[in-house]
Amino acid sequence: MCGAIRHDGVMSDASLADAFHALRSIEGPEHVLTDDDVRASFETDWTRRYHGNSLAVVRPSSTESVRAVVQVCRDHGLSLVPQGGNTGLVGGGIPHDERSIVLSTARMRHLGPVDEASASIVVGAGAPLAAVQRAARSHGLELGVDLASRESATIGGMVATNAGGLHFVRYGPMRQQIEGLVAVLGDATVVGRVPGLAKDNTGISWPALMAGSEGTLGIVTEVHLRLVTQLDEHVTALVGLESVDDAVRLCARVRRDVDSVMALEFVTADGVELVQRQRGIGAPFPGHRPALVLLIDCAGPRGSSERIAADLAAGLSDRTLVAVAIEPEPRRRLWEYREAVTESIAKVGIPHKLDVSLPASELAAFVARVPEVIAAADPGAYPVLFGHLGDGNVHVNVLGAAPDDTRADDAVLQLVVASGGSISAEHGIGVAKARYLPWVRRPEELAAFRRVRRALDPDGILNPWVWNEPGDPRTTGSAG
Ligand code: FAD
Ligand code: 2HG
Ligand code: ZN
Repeated sequence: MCGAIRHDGVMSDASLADAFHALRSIEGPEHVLTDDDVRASFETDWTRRYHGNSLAVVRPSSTESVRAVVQVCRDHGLSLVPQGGNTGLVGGGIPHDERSIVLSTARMRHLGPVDEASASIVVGAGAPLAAVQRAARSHGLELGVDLASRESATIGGMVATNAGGLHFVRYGPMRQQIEGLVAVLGDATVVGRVPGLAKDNTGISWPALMAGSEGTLGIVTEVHLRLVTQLDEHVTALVGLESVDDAVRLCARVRRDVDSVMALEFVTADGVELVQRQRGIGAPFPGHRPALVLLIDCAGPRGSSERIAADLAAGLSDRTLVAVAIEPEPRRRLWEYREAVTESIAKVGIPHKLDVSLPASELAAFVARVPEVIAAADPGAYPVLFGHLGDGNVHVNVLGAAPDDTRADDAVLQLVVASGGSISAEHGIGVAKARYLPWVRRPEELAAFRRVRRALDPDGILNPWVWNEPGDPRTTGSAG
């Protein structure tokens, strides 16, 4: 790192001017945004819990320009924060000090032609998920990962967070959808290739390394995505249940007896009522208030919906609160109770998002204990619980806690660890969970993390706060 930052962390005016000159000369001054109002939306996260400051937002349009931006930041000792759609839920895409540059991938949204022979597509890292879905569907294909944030979330952000989403039970996480990628490492080296190859055992796999690295090792610029066959016919069932144990057993039975399961999602009664209030819709089962609802979505090729509906009906024959839909609009109405939870929560407050996973055997006890554990830790706080039950993934959203008050978070995550679970199922660690990482990773593992980071990002410029405890901002550069 050069000496542009004085030892007290303040950058000299001359060095800053040099840095800006270099950034503006990459693709022109119009792609280096410094206006306070323009930067503001890049400096606050989707939940509004995390805010930061940056010197500028740069918008490169190519791998070569990203490489040049990384080099300028290295030369001038600036932190660099890659940002896609800014829908991440752990504060990882937000600049957290005043010598940061945000690198927006918004101009890297190109979509290559869909390759039907290999069922794949090469896209820019800034391509929104919904745009990729539209391209794939026009060829009867589909991306295996789907998120409610699809209009804004980008492929680069989804790779960086190893996003899971609504169809994980069928297709797995983002890591499994990547055939190849190109990235610029923190030392400005360009690695990887697109298109990739289905089989390619030539040493370190960049897709494997970059998926889930949360912008700490490199900036993804292009991705070659595997696509799956689009399934034409869906059947959705919503089931009202009285216990999570029952729901977990039902998930296992449906997976065994119905061969086309796409999603197994749950929302507890409070969450269902929140959606009802925020969306102005009625109860799913008028006159009843089940403890939770389980949403089961199944899909198959053209002509299969009657068979799927019959299989599902057989599996649900002993249930009384069941709604089944096959046509798009009735299905959308059932899905609304699940898909609208996140936005409904955002309308009533700034949540603490605790995206956790548990062994199936612990799910019921965990869901039962969370409200009392939160009430004991922070009497003003209360949870909304929902998530991907089929994956053991519970989204504990804590409302009523001040943004910096982590008493409820600590208590819930302690329970997760004691139950043999993970403190992050699919959203990542970012800054929100950084102080809890030592609860689930051994000291020698964290030291190894730091050595990998230092090897690929020797000056610790990429997302220095991600995975690092507050107050320990530059541990990326030390050996640990
Ligand atoms: P950003 O928020 O911009 O960035 C996320 C992280 O990735 C940051 O650390 C950032 O620095 C890094 N990053 C971004 N782009 C790059 C790049 N090109 N190279 C390297 N690093 C990069 N997540 C799920 O897993 N499952 C869900 O079901 C789900 N549903 C959601 C629903 C809603 C309504 C919302 C708001 C969010 C949801 N999310 C979900 C979270 C979020 O959408 C995902 O984490 C998504 O992958 C983030 O993509 P993004 O482009 O917005 O990334
Ligand atoms: C979902 O599954 C997302 O809807 C968001 O992962 C979860 O809002 C949340 O906590
Ligand atoms: Zn989720």
